Amino acid sequence: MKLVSVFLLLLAPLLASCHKLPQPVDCSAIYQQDKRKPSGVYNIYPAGERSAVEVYCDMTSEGGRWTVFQRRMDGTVNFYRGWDQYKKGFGNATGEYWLGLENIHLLTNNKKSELLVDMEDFEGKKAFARYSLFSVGVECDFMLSVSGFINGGAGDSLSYHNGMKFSTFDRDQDNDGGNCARSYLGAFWYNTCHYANPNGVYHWGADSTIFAVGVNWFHWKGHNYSLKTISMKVRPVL
Ligand SMILES: [Ca+2]
Repeated sequence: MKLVSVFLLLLAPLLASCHKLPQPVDCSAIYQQDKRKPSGVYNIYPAGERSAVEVYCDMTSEGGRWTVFQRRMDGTVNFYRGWDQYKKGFGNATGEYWLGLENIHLLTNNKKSELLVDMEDFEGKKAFARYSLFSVGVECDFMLSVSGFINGGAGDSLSYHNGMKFSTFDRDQDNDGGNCARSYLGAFWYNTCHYANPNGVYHWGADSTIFAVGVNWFHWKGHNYSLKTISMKVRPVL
């Protein structure tokens, strides 16, 4: 009898592990596990087991399930950073952060995904732009594919960036003769150069003395207005 109970005791962790929930690859998987989960910070595993990354999950906007990969809200994090930082990610999931191009690629690789860009100005007005198809390619291009614009009042400032490679101040892959990241103090899928600069300099609202260096979404507020908040989020199409 004693031997049997010792045996069962040894077996217990194995039995328990069989009932462990699979590690969620994104916020959509977290939502599927429990639809009552609120918006907030969670661990996801986009590169498989033991690859935990903290992200903010938006469980309410436009049906929820969104994994936030970019967020500006108060200017506390410096977004003028080089290639390695944009590749790996930086900031804090409780506040401002960039999830990293490698992770964004993993989230959208071989999985039909859509994009939501939520934004707010300093007068309390809100708008969004949604795209029914969104993906980021492999290094070193990390090429942006975005299409299927749905207007939430913000206008389409991203289609112009479709097919562009990602550029930082220390890796110029834009279509411009100059260096867009240096000229507009951000990092993005610059063309020649931008209608959207979500990783630009955080400044408060309108300032006509500094052209297009702010957190801009041109088709809503123009090149001289830096937004109060912007967040870019992705989810798989079910
Ligand atoms: Ca260039």
